[in-house]
Amino acid sequence: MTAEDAKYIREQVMNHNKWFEESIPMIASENLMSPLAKEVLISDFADRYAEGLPGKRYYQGNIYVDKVETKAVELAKKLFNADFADVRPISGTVANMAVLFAFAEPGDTITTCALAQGAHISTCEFGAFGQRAVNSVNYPFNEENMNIDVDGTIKLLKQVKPKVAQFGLSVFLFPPPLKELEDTFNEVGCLVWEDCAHVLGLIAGGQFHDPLREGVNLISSSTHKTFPGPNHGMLLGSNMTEEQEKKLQKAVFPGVTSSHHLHAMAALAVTLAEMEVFAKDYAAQACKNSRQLGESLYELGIPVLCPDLGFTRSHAIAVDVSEFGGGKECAQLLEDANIICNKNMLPRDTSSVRPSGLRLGAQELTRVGMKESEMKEVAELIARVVKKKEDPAKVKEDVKALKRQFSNIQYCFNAGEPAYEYRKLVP
Ligand code: DSN
Repeated sequence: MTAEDAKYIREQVMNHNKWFEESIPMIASENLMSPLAKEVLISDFADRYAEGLPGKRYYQGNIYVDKVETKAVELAKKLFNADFADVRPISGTVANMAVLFAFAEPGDTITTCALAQGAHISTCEFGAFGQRAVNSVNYPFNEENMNIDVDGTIKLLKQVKPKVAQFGLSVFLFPPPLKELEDTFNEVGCLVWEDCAHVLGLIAGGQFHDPLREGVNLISSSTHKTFPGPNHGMLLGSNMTEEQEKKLQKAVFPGVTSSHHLHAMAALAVTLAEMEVFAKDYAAQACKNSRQLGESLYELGIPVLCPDLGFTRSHAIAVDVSEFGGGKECAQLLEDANIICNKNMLPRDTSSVRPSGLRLGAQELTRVGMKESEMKEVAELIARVVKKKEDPAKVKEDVKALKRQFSNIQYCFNAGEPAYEYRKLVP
């Protein structure tokens, strides 16, 4: 690496920062950290090591790391009303791997959703489930309401008697029907696990659902989607035995992590503290925004899934753009207009490379203070690109003008500070 190479890389990062500052980011799995969380993220914690649990480390130098981690666990348990929390997984997928290491042997049956129904890749044959060689069985799915079919699932659970029943989606529009399945879980005696990565911030704010009160024993999650923390992971539990909790902790370390990215763990702790204060308002607004976005797009003639159900109960909506050239083409045109989203498979799709859908999330726009009236504007901008096929370069100027009014981060202790300020630390 020469100085020129380093300069080149720095320039590209700065280009990226500027681009996002002028864009409308709608990837449903992304968000913005608070300035305080970012400050902690670039602290000396980033340069250190810790292994094991607070007070039982393999390295010296962890006096303050232990204090922060102990506090993070306490905050996580309080915010999610959980009996157990582990803040060490370094991502959502790593958290999922820890659950698999702890509770599933190769060959064990786990029930889960399929990729085309919106499942996360870690539950697929070519993801962590496949790597652990579990026997993965998919729930019957109701495409009309984008949710698991209750009767079919009760039948399936009784038939295959899974060791673990797993829930959670990456196109997570409606809560899984856990209450309706609770008796069957008890009858079968399976561990109930939900990957709540997409909706963690909503759960923190009392929206979407409350899995640990609906029969779920164990939540795995990333901490940077609707929950606006750092790129990291977390595990939460209730009604687990002490033996199960210990097994899970061992699966996290030394199972799937060594050190656990202490800077991210500290930034997570800050976000947990902030969410205790701000989650309720933030989550309620994110849900209102996504519904409004769905309604506005639908009124503009763009098919949004589940109109009869109000489009969504989460931060995200799924849009069928097959009549406008498909997900790949539309996502590219939108990117050309500085509207950043992703192509997505819809239930009947067979190709993940050329799917018919787009997934749009309102959580990051909520984080910078956009409300329902801005969602109407965003829908107009999307329709101009996707349906009217206006020149994206022209639409881009209007995207920039809208975004310019929303550059301050909200729902955190430093609310009102520029959302992208930390990106300017390097002049
Ligand atoms: N792949 C991410 C998403 O966009 O849903 C989740 O890890």
